[in-house]
Amino acid sequence: MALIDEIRQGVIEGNPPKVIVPKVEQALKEGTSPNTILQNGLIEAMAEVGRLFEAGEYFVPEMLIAARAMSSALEVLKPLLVEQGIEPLGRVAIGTVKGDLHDIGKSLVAMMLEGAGFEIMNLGVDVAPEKFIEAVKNGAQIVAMSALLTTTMPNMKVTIEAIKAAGMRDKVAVMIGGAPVTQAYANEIGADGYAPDASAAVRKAKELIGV
Ligand code: B1M
Repeated sequence: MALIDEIRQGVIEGNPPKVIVPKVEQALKEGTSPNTILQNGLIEAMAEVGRLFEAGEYFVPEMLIAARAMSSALEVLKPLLVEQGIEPLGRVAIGTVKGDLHDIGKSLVAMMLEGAGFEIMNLGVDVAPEKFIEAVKNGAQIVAMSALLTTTMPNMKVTIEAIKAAGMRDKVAVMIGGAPVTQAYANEIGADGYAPDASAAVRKAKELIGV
């Protein structure tokens, strides 16, 4: 199997960093470009992981393990991609809303978006509206909010209102998700998009910025 195929397969299977990183380093040594490794190795692999998840063949643990493999490979490529000026698909500021400390789903969404080629501004958990606004000022094209508690969901609306009040609503697309969140709620609070899981979040983010 060619090394690039081994990398793609390694991410799909969730190889640990000590296995996947040397393969990426070897491919670079052999002259494969960082962008080829990114596109044909990592991004294709994460697209397949998303497909397997949607087909019910992969579950959250498999997705997390694949995302860890992807992240460790990406760490090797990042400085080289920056040097070569490879443009990301778009910039996403992602965080769990104020009052909410649930991190796992949000991080999974962030990793899948990164795997799809987006630049991620990961704002963490318990993110106040002002932090999202600051991220928009710093170039975020999508604000992606996660909430796991029915009591913190209203902070999605509060954040959208704060973005509006700051005069920035037309500069940014807003997408939301998390276990208690629905499309109906997204419509109700004026979000531009909703996704039920990490794989759908990638599709929605691409749709929102027109890729
Ligand atoms: Co909490 N918790 N928790 N908890 N917790 C839930 C959410 C709960 C449903 C458990 C229950 O009672 N059955 C319940 C909420 C009830 C409700 O509001 N209706 C609950 C509660 C009540 C609480 C506390 C209040 C408990 C307490 O202290 N009394 C407390 C609140 C703390 C706070 O946030 N202020 C609390 C605390 C915690 C822990 C800290 C112990 C821990 C979090 C650890 C961490 O994240 N580092 C925790 C956990 C682990 C859970 C459960 C068990 C699992 C959540 C999880 O990680 N799921 C959860 C029960 C459950 O969901 N079954 C529960 C896996 C993750 C991959 O899925 O996050 O849904 P999820 O993300 C999915 C999708 O939702 C979607 O994609 C992801 C991947 O497919 N998605 C998006 C998520 N964000 C998205 C954003 C998008 C698009 C898609 O676009 C932007």
